[in-house]
Amino acid sequence: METNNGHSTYSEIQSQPRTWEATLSKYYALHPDVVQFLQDQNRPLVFIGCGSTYYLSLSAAASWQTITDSTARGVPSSELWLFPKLVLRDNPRLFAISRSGETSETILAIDTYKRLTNQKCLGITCYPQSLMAKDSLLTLCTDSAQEDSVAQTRSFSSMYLLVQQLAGIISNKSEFLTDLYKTPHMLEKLMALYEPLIHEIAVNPNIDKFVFLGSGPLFGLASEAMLKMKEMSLSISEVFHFLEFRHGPKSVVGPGTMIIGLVSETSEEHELKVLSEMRRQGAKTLAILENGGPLSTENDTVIELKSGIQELARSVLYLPLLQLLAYYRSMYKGLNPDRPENLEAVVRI
Ligand code: F1P
Repeated sequence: METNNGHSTYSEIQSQPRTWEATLSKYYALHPDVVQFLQDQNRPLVFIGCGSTYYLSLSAAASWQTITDSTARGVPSSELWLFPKLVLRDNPRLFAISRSGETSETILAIDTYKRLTNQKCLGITCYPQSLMAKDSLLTLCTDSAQEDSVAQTRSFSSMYLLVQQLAGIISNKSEFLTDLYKTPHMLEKLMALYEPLIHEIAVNPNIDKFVFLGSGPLFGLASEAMLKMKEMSLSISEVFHFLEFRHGPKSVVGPGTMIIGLVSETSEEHELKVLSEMRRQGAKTLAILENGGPLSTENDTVIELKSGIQELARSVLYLPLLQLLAYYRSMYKGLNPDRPENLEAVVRI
């Protein structure tokens, strides 16, 4: 029997080059209030979100800090209203991220922030009519990245790109921005080249769990890849910082373990050694990195980005192939990645 399972997820993943273009061309010129908010670099910036958008907050904060040379951190929205003294102690500015703009924990966090500090915050959402957008915020909207599917794919990558673009604009990093604008075209090429390989891994019956590794700004993206695999394919899926993996988690590695490393340029040598060690312990490994070298050939599979652009600007390119991996794994298991079991698009409490 023919089904429409996965149709939305697949087309949303594949549409990312166009969605990224639309997002990056929307906020070339920023509203003066947004500029004023973002330029107040004496106060730290706290990114908040839930689920995918919490993981986005981790990579957004790492990117922000690196690009603008100012302090930023990412925390789950719930922490702000459950433990306001922990999160608001250093009088931070608040940057809320939510695809739907309706998630209760994020709305509660914004309300708590406004009540306790009497200050505005900035938000990114895909829905201009959402509660978050109406809540007297400064709001930026990635409306071209709206989705029918429950699991976030193009919304995540587009909102992440927008944060990076804002950081580049605020700190006048023109080379960084030029690199960012090259990513849609690069993604098109990567998807065409590596989709068959991703499919092959997804349908391998000998894999029974997935582990995603990432460090620095890539940790939030590795976490999102872990969540996609879990949400769409109901598989055992874990995430760790590369070097943390040796400190206990490696105990569970065996022949059914697929370890996927989002290898950075900054710490490539240390990260590739973790992958080699795990392969010797019996795991299958996939290294995703800019250019393969002697150490990377010790992996079962290598994906080379070959972007030629700055390390941070290329970070978004790691994600779509891993979204595709979760999609194909879900289809292989006979599930519907568009409507994962036990999940809803918006959590309201
Ligand atoms: C956050 C989120 C999603 C997750 C799930 C429930 O939504 O946690 O990341 O996949 O569907 O909601 P949002 O606040 O970004 O809309």
